[in-house]
Amino acid sequence: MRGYYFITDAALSRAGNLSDVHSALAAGVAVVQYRDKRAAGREMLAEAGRLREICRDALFLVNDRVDIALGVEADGVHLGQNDLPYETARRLLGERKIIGLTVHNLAEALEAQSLGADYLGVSPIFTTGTKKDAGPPGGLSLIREIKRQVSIPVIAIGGINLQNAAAVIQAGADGVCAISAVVTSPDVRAEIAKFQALFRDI
Ligand code: TZP
Ligand code: MG
Repeated sequence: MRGYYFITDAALSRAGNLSDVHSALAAGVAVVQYRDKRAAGREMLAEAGRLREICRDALFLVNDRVDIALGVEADGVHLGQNDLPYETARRLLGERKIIGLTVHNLAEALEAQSLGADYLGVSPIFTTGTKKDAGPPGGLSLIREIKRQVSIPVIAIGGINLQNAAAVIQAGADGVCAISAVVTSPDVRAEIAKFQALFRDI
């Protein structure tokens, strides 16, 4: 899971989710997460189905919704602290699907790992306007602290851009996600490529 981790955001996107995911795949991302906080279930199912079809060479994960993930045979889900509990999601999805968990501090990270999470989303690293309830930023020290004690991959998210991403990778993040910095760009593929280049340089 090293590299750029792509998450959709239809509200911020210039080109729309389908175009953005095509661009992310063209840039060679390993993971695409479908996230939509506004769409109704039926709408999500239809859009997730279209994205699932094109994500052949990348893992396709669904944010929040285990039912949608099951409905489109996604590769897994990404769940926050207030979503379905890990154990329930695991029971519904089975052993082979990926479950990533959002954590905000070391205690949550250790718990997520001991539950069996496949990876962690550590959030938020910096101040972000994209997620209003993201909570206080943990900074680079949170990544370092979690990386010292956890062995599963750590994806850093929240307020990351091309100016601070190198420091995030240097702090130990296995993956980075930058939503607004990427989906508001006129060239999503080129923007992702710049983040990916940082992983090669560090
Ligand atoms: N989860 C934690 S912060 C965040 C999500 C989905 C939003 C990140 O957006 P941005 O624009 O990269 O700060
Ligand atoms: Mg969630």
